[in-house]
Amino acid sequence: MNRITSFEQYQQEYKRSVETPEAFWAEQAEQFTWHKKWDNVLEWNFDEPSIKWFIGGQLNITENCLDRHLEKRGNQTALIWEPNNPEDEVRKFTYKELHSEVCRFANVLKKNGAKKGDRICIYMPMIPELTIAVLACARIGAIHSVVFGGFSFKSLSDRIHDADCNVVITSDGAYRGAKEIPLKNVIDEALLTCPSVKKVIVYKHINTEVKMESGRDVWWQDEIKNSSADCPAEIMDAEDMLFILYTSGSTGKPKGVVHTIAGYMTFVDYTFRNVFQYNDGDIFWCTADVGWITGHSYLVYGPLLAGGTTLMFEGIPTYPDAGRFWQVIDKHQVAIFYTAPTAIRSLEALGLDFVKPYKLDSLKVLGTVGEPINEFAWNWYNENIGKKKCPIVDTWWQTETGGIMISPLAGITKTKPGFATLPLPGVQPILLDEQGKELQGNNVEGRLCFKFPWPGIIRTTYQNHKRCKETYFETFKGYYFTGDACKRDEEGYYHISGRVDDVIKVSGHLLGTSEIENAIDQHPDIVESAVVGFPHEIKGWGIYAFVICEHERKDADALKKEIIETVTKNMGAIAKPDKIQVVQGLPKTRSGKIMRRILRKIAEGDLSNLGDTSTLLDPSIVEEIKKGAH
Ligand code: 7RM
Repeated sequence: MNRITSFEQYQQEYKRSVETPEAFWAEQAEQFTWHKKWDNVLEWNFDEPSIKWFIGGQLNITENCLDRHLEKRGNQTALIWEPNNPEDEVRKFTYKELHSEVCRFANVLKKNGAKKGDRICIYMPMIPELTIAVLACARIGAIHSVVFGGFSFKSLSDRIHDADCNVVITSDGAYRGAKEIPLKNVIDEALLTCPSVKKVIVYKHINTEVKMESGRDVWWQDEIKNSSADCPAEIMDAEDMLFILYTSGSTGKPKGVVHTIAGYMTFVDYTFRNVFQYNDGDIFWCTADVGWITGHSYLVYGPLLAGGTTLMFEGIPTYPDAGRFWQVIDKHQVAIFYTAPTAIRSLEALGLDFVKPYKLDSLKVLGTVGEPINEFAWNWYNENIGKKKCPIVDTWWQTETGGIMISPLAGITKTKPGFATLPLPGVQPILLDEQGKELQGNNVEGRLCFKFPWPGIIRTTYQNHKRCKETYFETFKGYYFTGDACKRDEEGYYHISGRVDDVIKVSGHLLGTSEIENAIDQHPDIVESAVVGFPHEIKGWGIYAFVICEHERKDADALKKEIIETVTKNMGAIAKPDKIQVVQGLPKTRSGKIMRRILRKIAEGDLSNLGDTSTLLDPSIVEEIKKGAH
């Protein structure tokens, strides 16, 4: 397995990837199983945008994740599953077993009417059947749309609706620490408004009672019984859709980010092997849920494409106690551990007593993803988990980039606390000022954009190409715009400063403020709301909601509780406001636009310097809001 092994080689490869990107990526794609090789490596145009990789190529990604490895690694463990409860049994699948489970479930899908091109919603806990479901969709050429189990019915039905799914794969429920989450009930409620769904396949996991609608709902366990393990892979075009994954944006409606097969496959495989410096036999653990892009790319596809062993954990870092991550690392001899800064910060806050009982001597590489990691947390991770022997890869990327873009290569390129450091080969960042002028040289800060396509780049937003164009390709003509601000320091290393739009990262989850507002507004007493983020020690960002009530409510605490319940029910517990302030009005311009800049300052507790408020319709509103701030 070829990968970069020295800093000089990184520099050479980087140079080559910029000078001859097509030859560079074609070389990476050579190793895969193709039914037909591509005619043309790349055609692109960032104005439309239209981006196509490996045009004319034909393949199936599951043959590359599974079949391709059977001869050499058939009996090697592909997937290890660690259950929520440490007393319960671990499940392991060799490549042969995973291949056969995927084929069997692919046949179940077919039997239930699913076919190539269909959109299938997957709403499941972190159990092996989730991975199997994802791969089974890809096997038959259906497009998976995994919805994170933490989203609830309204978010779920919006996503099912938008993708026009005809099949849903779910389970009766999920375990989350000491709690049981009833997933099927959420599906039932969501489906009241989703007539496109004809079949629901339910995996029995927590043995809780559920309602099964006859003709629509079937049990996974029944269907799989006599299902054959022979399921030839559907032959797909390189640019056929592999999946849709919804991500939050500046409007209340989530965007269905579309990734296509061959480019995504090539990019995820390349970045996985090089960033983590994966070696045969290493146990790789990515703690992200498959409901997020990190789980798609580095729990499922990346490790399997590389013929690796991936660990999947059902539970949470604090159950049964805050030592669980470290216990699992020792138990399974994890070599590479990839998690979110928010998890590191929360475990760091609970103290070293939870770390001390564990050896952690199997670890070779540590990774972080999803948010900036502050120097303190970086050092804590380095000293107490990596014992100063494990390089930390701070990986910057997005749902839309498909895979890691800016990151150290473990042990090969330099790390720097708080810095994602350098672009990977094939990745061409550029910093622009607000007017779109390139900021050249080092020691500059601007908007992070990319000037050339990489194979994992977003192709469109599902059924709304205009939105893709407007969001990513119109702010700065000719460039892909990330929505992030970024600094390039005196050495040329990249540091991500944070978002410049109305999305916030709460505990590593990307949430749109207007999506949260929509959820709050479902409360019958709320006429209008405005949500902003504020810096939060553990979560990175907390949620601050300013709400206007229809009639004054004397029982402010009860109202707040109801608002939290409303958000939990409609969107999910991940979007619960940390602070709620009832206000008489919101700071609006004469054209009716909420001046969020002012609300952000107030939420941050910075009341002194609110900037120019003279354009407000009613500046006195600001004084009132300031008084009630907490
Ligand atoms: C993988 C993922 C994307 C946004 C992105 C950034 C932020 C991600 C880092 C980071 C600082 C990092 N996809 N972000 N990684 N910020 N350092 N290493 O998280 O679509 O959910 O979010 O996350 O703002 O634009 S995502």
